[in-house]
Amino acid sequence: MKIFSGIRPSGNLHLGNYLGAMQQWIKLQNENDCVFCIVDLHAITTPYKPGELKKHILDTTAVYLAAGINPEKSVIFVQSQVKEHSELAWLLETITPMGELKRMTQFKEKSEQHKDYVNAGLLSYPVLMAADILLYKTDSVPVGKDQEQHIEFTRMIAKKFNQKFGDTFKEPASMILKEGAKIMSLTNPKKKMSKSDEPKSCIFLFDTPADITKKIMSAETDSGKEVIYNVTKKRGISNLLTIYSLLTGKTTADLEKEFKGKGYGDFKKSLAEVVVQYLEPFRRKQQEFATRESYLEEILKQGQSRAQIIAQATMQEVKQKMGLI
Ligand code: AQP
Repeated sequence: MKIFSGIRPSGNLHLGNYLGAMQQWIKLQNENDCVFCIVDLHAITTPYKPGELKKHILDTTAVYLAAGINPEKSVIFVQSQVKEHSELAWLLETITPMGELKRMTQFKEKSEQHKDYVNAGLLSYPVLMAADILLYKTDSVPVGKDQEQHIEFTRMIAKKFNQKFGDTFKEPASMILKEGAKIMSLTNPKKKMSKSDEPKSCIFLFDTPADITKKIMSAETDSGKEVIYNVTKKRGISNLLTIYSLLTGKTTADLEKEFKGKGYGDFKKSLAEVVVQYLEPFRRKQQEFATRESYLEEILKQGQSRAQIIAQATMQEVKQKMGLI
């Protein structure tokens, strides 16, 4: 199978990015052709500091490697370094109905979040994402729940293109995990954990043990006492149970038994230890990669060459089908 996925280098990556998306990538790369992109052109659709972008790109590359993405097996590259992404996005824009873009949940949420930064790029974000995916003739896209609507949109565009210009693209499926597809914010468990939210709402993959412990101990929970999984009545504690379960392999039912009769404090303390231990290799590898910028750049250069070969072939086919010379 051909797999494509990406992450915006818009800040430090968090447990949601890892548990919802990246954890799937590691398993998939052993048996599939995987392309993992650092989608910087998407990152600039929301407020950002130009002086920090390169650091975020290299940090995201370091996280990919620290998480276990093997650059010998998978293609790792930066979106803006393969110009075919922007080129195909423009061509797909010409067959995209405006109404489809305006109804996208992410557009509505981000426009609300950044009222003075509502740009055309934010509106056409799903078209660029469709181009990212379709360029590689992708079968499946492992993502978190929030991206499901964009994959549906990609299928719609692929179908429309094929009907209009002849069979060219596969209609890709989304791969969304049953558990972990939507890790919630620690400070407001009604919202998903997001990089651009306040730092104490997120557990970042490179957080120090002290920060992790502080954030978990102050995570919002309901007024009850029992450690019980119930996403409607106990959102906060259920979110923490999901994280505990995904990091240890224990079921939430087992965890309920283990913490029966103990309060939230004991449970959070134990979870903090689990998270600190789980993320220890990330911190170690980050320190290692921090001094190896040229190594990261070399990985990205090699990825760029490999991605370009596939992207250029698709673009040639697309242009010919659309009647361009
Ligand atoms: N909270 C989450 N739970 C599970 N999966 C998540 N993903 C994001 N948040 C969660 C998945 O991570 C991948 C990369 O996401 P992204 O960085 O490209 O964009 P995003 O979804 O907009 O992530 P953030 O953290 O919310 O970033 P900002 O704040 O910059 O917008 C995707 O597969 C996503 O589903």
